[in-house]
Amino acid sequence: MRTRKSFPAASFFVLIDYFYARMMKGKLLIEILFLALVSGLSMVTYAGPGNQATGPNIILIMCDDMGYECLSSNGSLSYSTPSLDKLAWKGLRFTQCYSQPLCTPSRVKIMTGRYNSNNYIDFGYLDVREKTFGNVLKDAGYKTMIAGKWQLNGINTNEEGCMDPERPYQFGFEEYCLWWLTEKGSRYADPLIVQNGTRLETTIDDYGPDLVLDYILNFIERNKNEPFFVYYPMMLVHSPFQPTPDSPEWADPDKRNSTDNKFFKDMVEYTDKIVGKIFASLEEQDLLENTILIFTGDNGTNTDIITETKDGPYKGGKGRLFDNGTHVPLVISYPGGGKKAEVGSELIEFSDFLPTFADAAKTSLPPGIDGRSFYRLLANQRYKPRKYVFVHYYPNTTNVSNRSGCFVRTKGYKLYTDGRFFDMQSDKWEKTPLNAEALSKEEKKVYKQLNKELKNKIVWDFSIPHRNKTN
Ligand SMILES: [Ca+2]
Repeated sequence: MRTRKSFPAASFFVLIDYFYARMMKGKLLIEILFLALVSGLSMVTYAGPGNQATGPNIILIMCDDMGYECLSSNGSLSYSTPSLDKLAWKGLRFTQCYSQPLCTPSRVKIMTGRYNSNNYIDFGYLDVREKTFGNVLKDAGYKTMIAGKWQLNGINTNEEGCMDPERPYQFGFEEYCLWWLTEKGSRYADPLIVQNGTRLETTIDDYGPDLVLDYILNFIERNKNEPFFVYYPMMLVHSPFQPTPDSPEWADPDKRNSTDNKFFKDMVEYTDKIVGKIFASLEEQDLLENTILIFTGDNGTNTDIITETKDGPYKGGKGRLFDNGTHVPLVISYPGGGKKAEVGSELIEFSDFLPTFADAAKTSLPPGIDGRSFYRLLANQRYKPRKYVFVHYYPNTTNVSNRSGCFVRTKGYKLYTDGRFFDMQSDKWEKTPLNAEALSKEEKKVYKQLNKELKNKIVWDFSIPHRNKTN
């Protein structure tokens, strides 16, 4: 086992788990003496506001509408993503990370660590009563910021206080640089971006993702001497598909707002370039070792995009509960944790990030968290993967939609609340549900387990407008 500089503080149960394993190996006494000396038996305490943070830096980059298939390390032949491949080589590339099928459901889940059935209000809105990973890390003493896409004030549905430009602060981010805060505008050429309450003056020569990246790099530079948290929900690679500054068409200002699916490739590759710049910045400032740098996507690729992969063409499935709507890339670099050049096939879902960050920051969790930390996995410690992923999806709660739904899945099987049960190895596109009357012994066992798991969850009635019901 790798020797760590400090004892891995985590939840109480994780500690019990750890001690038990050590006791079995006869090493418990030594561990206790070590702990008493090094940490003064401080164990895990809630880090209230103003505490001195001691954990690694955390940067979460979440691309907008990029499914699993878009990374060349995940099999894409259509686009080249050398920076993300390098990130995977330096750290871990996960093959089984599942998001929600759409923006807001994913954002609410990843930011709060809770299932949509427990705290989702409506599309484009994050309930002001919620605590996010911004709040958790700020309270743990981290310097926090968010940059990129917001779309959470509730403008679409005219929520109370939706024009409040201070909402990101309320959710724990001390600084922000955001597109679509209280007003929607261009996200790419001549973007509408608000930075800490001030709208930036921009022209057609300004590219939104560049402005956001500049702010992030500046934030990292300013805060390199203390633990920081950057949440970067990217504007890329969402439609409209437009030229990037690296596209030949960018040379002509009149073409910068032209749209064509062909620009999707340029946008993926620009995303990769941005990730490369963040990586290089960390490397230059000697921050790479002690930074958890994460790249993921908020949902599957746009349905207009077909990507060539080593396994054949793959159509985007954004908005759908199929794999092409929920299977997303996840690449994590954390050299300080001791993992390198590994492929992780553990199941990870979007509720897991907040508890992972809390573990990394050695702080406790707000109440009501549904997710499960995978920090031990990143830190090269004994880790028990989750058995199921749960996705509850009802994006526009004032309307009934046949795209809403709920499932629980293992790697191999998927069970919906409407009773459809699929073998995901032989029927990836869910064409033929298994006959519940004719299941094999193994299938029966999984079916029973998944049913039990669903019974433990809150699930809405998808046949009625949920919001009207709750109002
Ligand atoms: Ca999205």
